[in-house]
Amino acid sequence: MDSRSRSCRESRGVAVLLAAATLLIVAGGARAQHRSGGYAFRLFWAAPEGDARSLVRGPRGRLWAGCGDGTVRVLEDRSGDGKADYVQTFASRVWSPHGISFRIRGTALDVFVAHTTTRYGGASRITRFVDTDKDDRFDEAYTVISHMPPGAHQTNNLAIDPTGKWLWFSQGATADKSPGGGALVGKVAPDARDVPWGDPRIQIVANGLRNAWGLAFHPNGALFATDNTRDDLGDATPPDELNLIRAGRHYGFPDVAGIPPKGHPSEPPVGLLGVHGSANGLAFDDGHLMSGSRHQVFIAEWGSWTGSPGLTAGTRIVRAQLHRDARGRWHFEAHDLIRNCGRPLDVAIGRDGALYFTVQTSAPGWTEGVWRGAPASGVTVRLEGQPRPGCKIEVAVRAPGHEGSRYRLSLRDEKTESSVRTGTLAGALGRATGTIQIPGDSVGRRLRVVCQVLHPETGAIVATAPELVVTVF
Ligand SMILES: [Ca+2]
Ligand SMILES: [Ca+2]
Ligand SMILES: [Ca+2]
Repeated sequence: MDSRSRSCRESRGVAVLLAAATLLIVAGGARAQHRSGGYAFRLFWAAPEGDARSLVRGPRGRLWAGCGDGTVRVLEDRSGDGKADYVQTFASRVWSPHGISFRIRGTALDVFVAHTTTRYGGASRITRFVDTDKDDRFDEAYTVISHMPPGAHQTNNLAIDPTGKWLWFSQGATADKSPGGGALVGKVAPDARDVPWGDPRIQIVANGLRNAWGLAFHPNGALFATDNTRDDLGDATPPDELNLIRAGRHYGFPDVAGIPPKGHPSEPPVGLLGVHGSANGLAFDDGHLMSGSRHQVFIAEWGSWTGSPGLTAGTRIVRAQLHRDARGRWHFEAHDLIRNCGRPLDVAIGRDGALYFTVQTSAPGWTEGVWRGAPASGVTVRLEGQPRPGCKIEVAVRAPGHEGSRYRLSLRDEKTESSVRTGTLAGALGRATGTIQIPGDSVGRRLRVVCQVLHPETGAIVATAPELVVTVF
């Protein structure tokens, strides 16, 4: 997202696989609920003053939100009703907190925050806040990097790497059409203090990223970043990007966005997103999500800011497959999980297995704050393993409240249904494990994993899990 706000339009590079018709239900005239893709979305926490921006699952599985009123807050649902009832302000006067990352250090918790130094912008800074007494309020604060370049974009997401040795950050371009002093991904030692911008203790890892707002480690240790690409090239181009960050590479900005022309030395993206969609926060399914697979990534598209009537993409949460094939190449295929959901900026997967996202700017039925999405029927499927042609994949089914009922599992494409399996849901949570067979001729085909719960006597379908779309590579 640009500091000013931003824009987008429909992507030709994004395959819309699910008809994500969104249904707005107003229950009792009060609590808005939206349904899309087999999910029900409800407000988890309404940001009381201003918007909600960054969102991340922290230690002990709780959600941390960086908000437009300059606060970093801890959000928790202790009663289990899907709404936050514990809200603690961890730090305030932390303007535009677009990046939050954590390190547990003995009994202390380090919370790294990337933020601007004034309410209305200015230079960015990375601060390490320390909570020494576990009361969710910081007790000490140390500047890690100061005087990060101000301009069209700011310092964005932060990520501590799996080794804990480096704190990675993304710094947006300081000018809209040229890097200025930014457009990069860098790293610094987490214990560094008062490092001024330009100091050799800051290592610049990759360049040519206009505004890599989302930055996150894949569960396999690889670092990925979204990039929201150039404006003012018309409504049809360029697409936004998901990039695998590799040391020493240049990712194209300002000369190239999307797939580089043949022979161009810049690094191509692993995935294309909505044209002017403002691809921002991302979250990998690391196994915590209730229904899904470890080969999924969720991305928030904030949408276009220019107001051009030709720009209609974005303002959606994208659910994408991200697979690495046997030759080490990454494949990416995206579809809408939900559209027209205000201005979503960041996504996170909660410890309860629900998908959470921030809405920075409201829209009809969408309050600014944090929203929670969970399978509408309560029935879930999780794929274990990567779908490859000819292989068998284990599917874990959970159908609380349907114990003793039958389930029916199958693979479908537009015309055919295969690998039909049935069984009985056992135990208090209605658990079962089924196996589906991926057809040998399925490379490039989009398949849907469909799981239905059947009435024990009539055989009628009484509940359906969110469909899982897989494309076999
Ligand atoms: Ca609650
Ligand atoms: Ca404290
Ligand atoms: Ca690029």
